[in-house]
Amino acid sequence: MSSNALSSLASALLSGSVKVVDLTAPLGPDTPVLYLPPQFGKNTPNVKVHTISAYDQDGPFWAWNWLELGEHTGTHFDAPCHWITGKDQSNNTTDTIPPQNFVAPVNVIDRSKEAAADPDYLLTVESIQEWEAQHGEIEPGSWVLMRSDWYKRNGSTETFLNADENGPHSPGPTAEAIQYLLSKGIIGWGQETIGTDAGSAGGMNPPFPAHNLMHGAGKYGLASLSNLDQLPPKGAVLIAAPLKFVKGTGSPVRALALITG
Ligand code: 23J
Ligand code: MN
Repeated sequence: MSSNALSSLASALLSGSVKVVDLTAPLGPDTPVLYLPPQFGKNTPNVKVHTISAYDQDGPFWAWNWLELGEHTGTHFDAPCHWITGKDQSNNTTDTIPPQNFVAPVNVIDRSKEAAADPDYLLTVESIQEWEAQHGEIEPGSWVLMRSDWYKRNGSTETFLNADENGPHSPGPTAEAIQYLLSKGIIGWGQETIGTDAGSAGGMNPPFPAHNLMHGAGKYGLASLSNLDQLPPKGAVLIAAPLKFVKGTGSPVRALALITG
């Protein structure tokens, strides 16, 4: 049975009836990084690429670089140990999470119209239940991602963070929405903005509820996702594996989805 499923998948990949969608933003010195105001603490520096050699006297036949790179930079995975609420969870670091958790079904809630009309848009429990009535229940062990088309802004830090004197304005979930998704047994929550929380999340109760509640429950996050407009509401398979950083709190990922063409 299972060998049958895999051989079907293998032929579907070769014939193109199953396609691979890249959910990843370009990663480099221009990648937007989160800015938290000083009262919250320190920030991640921009990505830096240091040349070791470029077919020159430092390595005549080869080119290679070393990277200065934050764990939470670009399209990335949040491990439970990232938040204080998840610090005592088992297998809560990038090197100890069971690999089975890196491949899972995915639900995509399209709130791109709402986010275009209101950059502070918050996904509510009622809105998720409406989506479920339309597309089917959110199943245990699946990912839930919110499509906002916010990824179209990630070419510039200014448009991506979208901050003014009152702070950043970007969409995200309410604390109650995250609690509801946890009650459904999801494996993780992700979105297209710089982090898994809304721009206004520092003032919520609890602050940064997607981080606080998801990681407190031993679950995962995905941030700065791209191309969610290419995914169906249900039926795709998400592949997102962090680097096996020892005691890592998160990691850039190459996030991929399998869809049927
Ligand atoms: C630390 C504090 C607040 C936030 C974040 C990190 C992230 O978004 C992140 O990348 O985990 S909102
Ligand atoms: Mn993060």
